[in-house]
Amino acid sequence: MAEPSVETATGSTPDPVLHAPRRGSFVYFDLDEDAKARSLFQILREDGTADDAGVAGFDRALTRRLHEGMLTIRVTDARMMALQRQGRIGFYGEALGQEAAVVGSAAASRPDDWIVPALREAGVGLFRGMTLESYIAQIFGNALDPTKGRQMPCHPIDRANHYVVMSSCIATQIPHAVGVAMAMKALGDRDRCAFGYMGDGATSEGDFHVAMNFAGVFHAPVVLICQNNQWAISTPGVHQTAAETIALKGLGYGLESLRADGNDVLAVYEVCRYAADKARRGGGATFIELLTYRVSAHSSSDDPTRYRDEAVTEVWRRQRDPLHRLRVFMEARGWLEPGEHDALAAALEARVRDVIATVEAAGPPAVDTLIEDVYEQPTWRQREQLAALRAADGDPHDH
Ligand SMILES: Cc1ncc(C[n+]2csc(CCOP(=O)(O)OP(=O)(O)O)c2C)c(N)n1
Ligand SMILES: [Mg+2]
Repeated sequence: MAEPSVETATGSTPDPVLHAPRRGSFVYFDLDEDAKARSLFQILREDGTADDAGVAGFDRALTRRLHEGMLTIRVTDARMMALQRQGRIGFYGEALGQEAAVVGSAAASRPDDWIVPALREAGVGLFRGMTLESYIAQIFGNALDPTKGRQMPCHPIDRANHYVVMSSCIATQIPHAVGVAMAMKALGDRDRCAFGYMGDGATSEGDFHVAMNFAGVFHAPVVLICQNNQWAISTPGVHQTAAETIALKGLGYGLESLRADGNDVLAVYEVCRYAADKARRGGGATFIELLTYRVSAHSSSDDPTRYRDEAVTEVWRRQRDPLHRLRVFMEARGWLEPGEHDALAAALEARVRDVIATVEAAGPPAVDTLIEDVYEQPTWRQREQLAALRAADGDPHDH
């Protein structure tokens, strides 16, 4: 693997399109703490219309970046699910219907922030510069995989873009994110923060409460984002919590807690910019609930028709699709030409197919890599085990 040093900030110049000073002003942010955590901040209505004052801070360049990020996830996820069904990859979990929450928050992060993702934030990594080649190689887990085939699909990492590998244990990501932020503060880092993600299910775990408490007490520069997609595999939101909203939970820990329409990418971007800018100024942690819906199955191993009313899913799919909403808004303003959405989707799909063709052609990771990265030098015991493995009959990985 690459050098084992402590990662330092790279490419820290904020992107002028994504990080221009905010121009819009919203009464939402002036509400009292309780009202912010109970209401739902929205800029783009379900039909793609918006008030001019609400969208004053958005322009063609910014919305096109958001649109491309969302479309990249949509197209990549669809191809990956097809590969899984064809038996070419082992497992996949989509973010279908959650692309606005993923990309709107990613766009609020800066290159030298740290991202600690949960289950459905690969699109954050891609938005920040993780290459499709790396992402897809990590799904195949073959010789091109920077993690040498050691992770399940959907647990990507991207060191260069400060995108931490997802821990599979639900909610562990939250203390990780808060810890990263506390370390930044202890080291005297200025003008950067950590983004920590979780699902609604994670909010029932002990780690959530511990991390929220630390975030509040230590005034950690962290943005804690809960993608409330209303399902934790087969557990619906009503069985997850008796609280009126998930955002309300943050108030008990002394955290400013916001709640936004997670299918409105502009609202997501705005609340995350607010929280990240605040953290960078030394204003401490913010908890954000993004209300969305898991339109797809939990993963390729799940069949939601067994436990939920898919008529409800259809409403979210047809009437609340975050990508369609943004597209309608942009087309009405001339920020996306007629037919451009489809052309972009086709071009992205061609690119994803090209990457798959290249990546799939690679063989499995070399068997020697099994003993790398454990000690600086492999021990005699490891070398002996490797030799025994090589000697084993019919070892398909010995090449
Ligand atoms: C500690 C722990 N318990 C159970 C699981 C099994 N598990 C994997 S994903 C998941 C549901 C997560 O739901 P949520 O946090 O809402 O995220 P979503 O899948 O909806 O994005 C569960 C229970 C796990 N990975 N870790
Ligand atoms: Mg969930």
